[in-house]
Amino acid sequence: MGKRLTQAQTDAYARDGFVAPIDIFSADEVAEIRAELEAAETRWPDGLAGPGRNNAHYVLPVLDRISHDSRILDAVEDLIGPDILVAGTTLFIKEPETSGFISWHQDARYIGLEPHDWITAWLAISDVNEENGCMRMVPGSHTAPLVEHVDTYGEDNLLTRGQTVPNVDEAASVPVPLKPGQLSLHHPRVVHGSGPNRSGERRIGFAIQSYITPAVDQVIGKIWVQQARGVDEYAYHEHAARPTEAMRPADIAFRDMTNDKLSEIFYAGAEKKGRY
Ligand SMILES: O=C(O)CCC(=O)C(=O)O
Repeated sequence: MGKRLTQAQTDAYARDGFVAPIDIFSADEVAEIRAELEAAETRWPDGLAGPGRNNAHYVLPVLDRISHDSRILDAVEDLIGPDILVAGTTLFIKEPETSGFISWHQDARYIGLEPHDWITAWLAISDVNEENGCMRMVPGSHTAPLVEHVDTYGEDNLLTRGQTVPNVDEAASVPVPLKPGQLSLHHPRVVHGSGPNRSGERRIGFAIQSYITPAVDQVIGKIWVQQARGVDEYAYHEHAARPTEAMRPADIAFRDMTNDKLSEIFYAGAEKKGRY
């Protein structure tokens, strides 16, 4: 038994490359999170759309609080140890009845974080189910090396270059539905993706992508980190401040600068640039 995960959950992560569902926030807490997030989206629609959904934890205290929540960090610590850095976040929102999907991919193929001592924590802020496009994972796929991805630049593909693992046996994948306030944790090499939102409700997910140990370097470009727990004895990355109020111009400028650098990482070696 770890700080948050049971032995069975830790074993599941080692075997399958992901573990879910993990209860984190109560129904009341996640309702407050959603209300704060949606109020911010209403007030700053342009600032929190498209590329503004990357690293929004630098501009919104509600997302900062999630990224540093001790219950999430306890679960992450059970899998990667006590020294933890927040190295980036993404709001993955699918609007009702939209065709956007996320093709089969391995995060480690294009994020540039080496070695793979890191983890993605994905929090459901709405109900997340098969109808509205929950993630699907291929259990055990993290035990194999990285595989080649094809850049499809598909119009509805929400990944930057539509990077896709070809010939995935979809029958071998499993859905990862989550109730609001529940979390999944996945390994950098697990093959995963998600379908479109065919429901009448928003599908709202917030991914801390990723929590890294201080021993993880960025081998393609530059990232910033925040100390979430423990110490950073490697000092590979510059440390960033945490926001104290929503959408301060200086924080927005910082987020946009880090996102420009992130874009260089995502498009390294690509034939062309996609939407963001
Ligand atoms: O939100 C989704 O459907 C996919 C997110 C994803 O691919 C990830 O967090 O690594």
